[in-house]
Amino acid sequence: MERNKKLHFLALALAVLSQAYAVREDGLYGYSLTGKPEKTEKGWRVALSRRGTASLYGNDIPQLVLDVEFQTEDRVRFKIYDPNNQRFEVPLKIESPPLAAADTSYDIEFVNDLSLRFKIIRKATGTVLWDTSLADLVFSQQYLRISTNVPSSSVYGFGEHQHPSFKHNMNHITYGMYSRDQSPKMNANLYGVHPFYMCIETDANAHGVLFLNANAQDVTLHPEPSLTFRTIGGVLDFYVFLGPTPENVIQQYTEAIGRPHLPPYWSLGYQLSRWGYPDIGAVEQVVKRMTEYGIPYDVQYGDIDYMDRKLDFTYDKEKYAGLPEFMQELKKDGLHYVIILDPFLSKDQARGAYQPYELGEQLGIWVKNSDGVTPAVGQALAPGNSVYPDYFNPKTADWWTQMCVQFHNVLPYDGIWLDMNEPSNFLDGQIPGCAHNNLNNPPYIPRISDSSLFQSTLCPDSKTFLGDLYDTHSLFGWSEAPPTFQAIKEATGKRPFVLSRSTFVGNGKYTAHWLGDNHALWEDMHTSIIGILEFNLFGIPQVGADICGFYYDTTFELCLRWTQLGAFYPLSRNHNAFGQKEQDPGVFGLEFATIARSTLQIRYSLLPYLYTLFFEAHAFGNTVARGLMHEFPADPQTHEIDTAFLWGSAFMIAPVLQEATRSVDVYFPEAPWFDYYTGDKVPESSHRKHVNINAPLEKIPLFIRGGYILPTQTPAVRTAKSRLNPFGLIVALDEQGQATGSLFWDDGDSADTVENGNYFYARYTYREGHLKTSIVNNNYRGVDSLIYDTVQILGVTSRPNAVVMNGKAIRRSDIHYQENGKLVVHLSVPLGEELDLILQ
Ligand code: MIG
Repeated sequence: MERNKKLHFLALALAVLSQAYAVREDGLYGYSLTGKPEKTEKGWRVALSRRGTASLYGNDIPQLVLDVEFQTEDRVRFKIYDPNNQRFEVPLKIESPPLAAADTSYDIEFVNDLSLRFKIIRKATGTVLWDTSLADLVFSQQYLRISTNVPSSSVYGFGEHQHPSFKHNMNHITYGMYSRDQSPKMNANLYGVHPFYMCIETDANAHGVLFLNANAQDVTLHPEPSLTFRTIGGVLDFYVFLGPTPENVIQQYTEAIGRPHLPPYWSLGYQLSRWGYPDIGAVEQVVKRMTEYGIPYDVQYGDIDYMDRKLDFTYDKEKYAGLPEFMQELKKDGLHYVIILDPFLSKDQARGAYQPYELGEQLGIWVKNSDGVTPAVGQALAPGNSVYPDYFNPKTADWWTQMCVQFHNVLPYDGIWLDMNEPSNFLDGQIPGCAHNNLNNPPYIPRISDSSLFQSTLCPDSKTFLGDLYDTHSLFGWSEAPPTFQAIKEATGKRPFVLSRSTFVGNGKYTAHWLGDNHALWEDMHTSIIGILEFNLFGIPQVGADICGFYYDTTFELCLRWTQLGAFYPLSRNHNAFGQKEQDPGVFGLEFATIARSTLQIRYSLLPYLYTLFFEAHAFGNTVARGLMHEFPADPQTHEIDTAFLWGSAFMIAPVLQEATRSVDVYFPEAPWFDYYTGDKVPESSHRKHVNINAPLEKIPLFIRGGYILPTQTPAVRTAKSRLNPFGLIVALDEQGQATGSLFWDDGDSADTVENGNYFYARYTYREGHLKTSIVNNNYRGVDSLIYDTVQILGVTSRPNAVVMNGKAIRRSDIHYQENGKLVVHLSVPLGEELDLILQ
């Protein structure tokens, strides 16, 4: 009620103001209000009209509407559009409730401060989250610009780029966004598009903002601090998420755009790939040495080498003779095989020789030239010239699904890797090049590489099912994801795993992502952490970089340190470019292999914790990898940190990122921390400081945060095996001697287990020397054959006299207390039973 009164009052004030403005309009940019703001069922509607005659690029839209929707308590949308002409809008369905939310954490305000301003305010603190002047607004046919002040310069996100720091430099930096086949290069527009940022306000509250627009665009970050968005099409459609914690922001963001898929358990295992295995024998060698060294490993990839002349849906029957049988053997050994597919089909094969193309040609499902009739013909990896499936066309999606499903009868793959879906083309525009017109050469080109919209891709005036490629270009990879996901589900009957290079807002619902063609450089190790944290903000938590580097030959030490870091990527995959020397962990000899094995064993032992985080991402929208600022927003020192990161709230990874270095400066925010290896408590004197931590070659510094309980499992060389091993709990106590945690468990690879309720979910609490489980969901019978065999408690203040488990005293010989406060208790209790363990 109160809000409505206030708005009503503002609306009246505005009506008066807008008349005042109408008097002096000459030579002005921007828009002013026409009439009064109107209350609508969903919020407010404001009619705007252009103020002046001046125009930057021509074709200004004279009348606009600003709709404000109070979508949820914590989500407000505002959209500025042309009421008289339908313009392109991103076909992502974000629920728009029919009625305004009642109790909102935000207010909106229209105020006059030399010009008309539109503000979004956090009610609880009065902080202005969004503050835009309509005098600055430009809305023309092919150039739209809007600016806002932001309440602090702790701004994160925008993608996809290689950023030099996680927290952005706001010194007039511009990032272009337009999907492109571009090897990571500082600040250049890369494979995907994510116009989303999160801002931590000066009082530690956080909010997020999505600019739902797919056209080529850029954003400039100014020191005021403020942001300027420029796009060359679509509408101005913004969603603000009020948090107030960083984690709440991402939960609200993914609630809107789609929650991340639950990955199959095996895909959390270690993955090996390379481009340029000369033949199947080379792959066999790699598998062999991984086995000999006992290095944990779950997934082998087939890059384009497996294909017959790089043609989708074929395999090389000479160099890869016996591939189907080989894949079956790997399966028996508990390994999984992921194949690459490219989104272009050669049109130049002999008649009758290449059915996928011929069928698609009959169906007429390719991206078309500007005539809307003839297929756009480019040239990519496949021999001859290629056409591009227009995945937005339902016929194309059906055809693709059918091709993938049929191909599974040939190669029994477990997952699909989608490459080149920016889409990539080795020519600039399709044959014969792009005509000079307003779509291919718009008046304003955002800050993108080569200042060209058709460099290494198709011409923007090409036609797709949803309209001009000018609008849909950056959605190409996004449109390929659902039919691929569906195909795997149909073909394997299991939970899909899709790894995609190009992504857009909402991709996490279907795919994982890797950060593309990085280099074997120490700097790329550092920026990989930033990329991983950003994609967690974007709702694509299953993300990793090519471990040991893609381009360039790696070195022993770089690859070793990278293997240690990569063991803690949510997606842990070593991948290498054609022509580079081998870099799988078995190729460097015993010392390397031993270290790789022990580090990956740590990953495997923590997979129950990691998997639970992925469940929480899927069910509640949580992030998996987090920056320190995410958990400690009130500590400004954490805002800058991007050399260390967390799994969930509780596990800190502080890798060595420099050559010839045997220690790391680790920042410890105010919290109890325990050394993962020893259980030693980090002294309080080290809090809120960088502390030099020893990191000999064989060690990556890892810490557990007090207050949390992490489920673990005895590792094995395959998750298929480790999943049968005994579980453990690491109980790390906080200052009050308390901790909480949870475990999600299911069969690991059936589709829709969460949706169908076929899982086990337990919560753990520890207080006053008492550990208890409460089983929240007990609907996976696989737990019946599993047990807990260890409980580790860190931060115990004195040796207990006795430990009692479900009423029975545990044998003294099964209780080990260390002077550093680490207590290890051995036991044997079924996983499906509620633990009740008391320290006396
Ligand atoms: O033009 O399939 O980013 O991971 O190994 C290169 C070969 C095409 C680019 C991918 C990379 C992959 C490579 N691909």
